[in-house]
Amino acid sequence: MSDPRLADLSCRLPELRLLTAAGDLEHYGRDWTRRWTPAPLAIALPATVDEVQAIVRWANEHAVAVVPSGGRTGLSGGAVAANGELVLSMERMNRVLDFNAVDRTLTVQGGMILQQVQEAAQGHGLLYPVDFAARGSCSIGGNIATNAGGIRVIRHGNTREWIAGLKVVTGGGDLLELNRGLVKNSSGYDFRQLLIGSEGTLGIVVEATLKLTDPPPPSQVMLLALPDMDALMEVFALFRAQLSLQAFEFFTDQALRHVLAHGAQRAIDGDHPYYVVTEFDAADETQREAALAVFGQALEQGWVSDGVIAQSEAQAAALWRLREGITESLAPRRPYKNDVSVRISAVPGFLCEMQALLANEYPGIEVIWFGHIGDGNLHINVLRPHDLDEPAFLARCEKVTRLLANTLHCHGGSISAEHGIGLVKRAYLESTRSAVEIVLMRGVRKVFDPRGILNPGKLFTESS
Ligand code: 2HG
Ligand code: ZN
Repeated sequence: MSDPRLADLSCRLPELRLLTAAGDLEHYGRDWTRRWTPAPLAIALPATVDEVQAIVRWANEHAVAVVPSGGRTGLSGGAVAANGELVLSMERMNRVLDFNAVDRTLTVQGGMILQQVQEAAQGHGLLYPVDFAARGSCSIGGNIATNAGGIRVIRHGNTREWIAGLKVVTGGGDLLELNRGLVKNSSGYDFRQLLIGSEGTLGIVVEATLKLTDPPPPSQVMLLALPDMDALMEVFALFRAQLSLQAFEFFTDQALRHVLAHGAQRAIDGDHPYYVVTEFDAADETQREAALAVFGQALEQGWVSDGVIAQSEAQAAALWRLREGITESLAPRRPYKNDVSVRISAVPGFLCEMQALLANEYPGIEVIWFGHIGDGNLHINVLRPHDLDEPAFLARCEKVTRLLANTLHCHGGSISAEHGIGLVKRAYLESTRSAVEIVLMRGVRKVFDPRGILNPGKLFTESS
């Protein structure tokens, strides 16, 4: 190790796996945003909580910033290391530590991949219900750091609802054991909840005790084609009132074109501007008939122009792919992304204004919408035209995001529904959080991380 700081780290922790090869710096220094050039100092892959604590203490002594790192599937730059930071990858801390059948909890290390968590729960006949397309690569620690949402929030809520306890290493290197799996605990501030969604700025999640639940009843998946935007919330209200929804997701015909070009199978013929994929309980004939009746009602009202119900698991997966495959199909174009939310009741008014704003501000630019409309969460992906260079495109998108932030503010919404603020949205934090709140947030950060070594520059700028 030619860098004396790294030599000191290796000397303190001779067993620690440390990577400095150019390919590793590149690989671990970026997330799915692909906007920043990775430039970390090195990559540390601790295997124990003790090593994590020792790394954080070393970082404090040498004033080296630490970027906590999971699967790096984030879309807000929260895991980017572009300024000589040490990336602390949780990749090797990926095991189940305990299952408790009485408490119905699973305790796992922070680096465990979400899909493996889901499979471990399933192995015990139970469900860890947070789910989304990046399940095969994202880590539970990253999910906790962003309070990840996904496609089942309408039924099960966000990650926050499923955390019974956490072990975290603070910015000072202390180990906190938060809530210890208790169902009831009225003993002061709940730091567990504070850590959830803190984007690696308060502590590193080394262990999590997850709540599990009963597996869902048998379900059906339906794809609906809609004639216009007004129909969207009508259909949602109808379906929510009559069926027991597990998911209600929306996308546009432009989004569909991209997933089809990426290998997905068309399921409904003809041109339709909007689509919904919904999944609902269908445990018996009565529930299945109710679903058909509701579909018929929507058709009669003119809110739905066509639809298909999956007849097999393979077909259900194919319908889901139309929605879940969107991000991957757009990834080669490196879209500019917004991830916004409003209260469900505010969706119609917000959509109307947002549609006008985007049409006005992005003439001739392809804008793709989709999202968890049943949670009031919309994803907007803007594609750079080939004749516009990257800086000009970004400047244009930032200007529109500012306008969008104003619109969101008027509707009481949020500039980040589920992806986090990271680097990408920090200039817009004030549109969602008050000045007083931000002062308090900074104060909290100082308490947990006095020297500001954990993920500096993420969530808010360090200096101001
Ligand atoms: C999704 O809902 C993810 O598929 C990604 O949150 C959204 O790519 C996006 O903008
Ligand atoms: Zn999403």
